[in-house]
Amino acid sequence: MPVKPYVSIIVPTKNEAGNIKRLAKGIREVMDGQSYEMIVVDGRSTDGTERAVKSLKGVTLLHDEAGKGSALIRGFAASKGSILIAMDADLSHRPEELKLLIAGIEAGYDMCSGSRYITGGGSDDITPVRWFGSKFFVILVNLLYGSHYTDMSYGYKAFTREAIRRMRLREPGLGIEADMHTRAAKIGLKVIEVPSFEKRRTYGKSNVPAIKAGIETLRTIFGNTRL
Ligand SMILES: Nc1nc2c(ncn2[C@@H]2O[C@H](COP(=O)(O)OP(=O)(O)O)[C@@H](O)[C@H]2O)c(=O)[nH]1
Ligand SMILES: [Mg+2]
Repeated sequence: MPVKPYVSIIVPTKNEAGNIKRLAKGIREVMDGQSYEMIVVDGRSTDGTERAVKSLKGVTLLHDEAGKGSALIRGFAASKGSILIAMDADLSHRPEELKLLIAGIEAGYDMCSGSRYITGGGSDDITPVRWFGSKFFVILVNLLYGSHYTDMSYGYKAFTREAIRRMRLREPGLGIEADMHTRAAKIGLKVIEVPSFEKRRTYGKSNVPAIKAGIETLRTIFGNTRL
């Protein structure tokens, strides 16, 4: 009988053929000896990402047509672990930090979120527009939801299985991080932030146009006030 994994790492991909094998190797090295699964949810990549994933032993490949949010929601639904982690595929998120995210959940928090804006965190990948947007959105969310986040436009985070169930995430696109943070605040989840350093993407280019991400994030932030 297959053993139930303790940690499920969900990775949404869109054209990440050049990154995904290195990511899987990095995760394997850090998680060696621990019980985990890696689930890749691909959004119609055209660069051979699926082929690359299929060549990886023990990695589950799922498909999603809609967007990053919907890919993550699908991955969470298919996962079997007790701790569920969202992680980007482009090698921006350091596998070493998985330990910090897992530690936050093991210490009793419902959600443990990477932050680029606390001591120890940072970014090589941020542009002035993204920096300004992320600061603006986090202030807005804290004002509207009474939270104390320092970063909420960042996709490296861990949750308990129960937290994901209770959050009932709905955002199919780029508003998914805002959906996570605003719903967590609404239902009173215990959230901790841990520092995270965002590296520059290794291969390929960003799938996230800043304006589109901004509009979808704003829509989610205001839409969820009515929950
Ligand atoms: N399945 C799926 N994954 C996506 C989509 N858009 C982005 N991603 C993935 O989401 C993660 C973050 O996207 P990325 O392009 O690096 O955005 P950036 O870091 O904000 O520039 C990466 O792993 C992407 O491959 C999508 O529409 N569908
Ligand atoms: Mg990226």
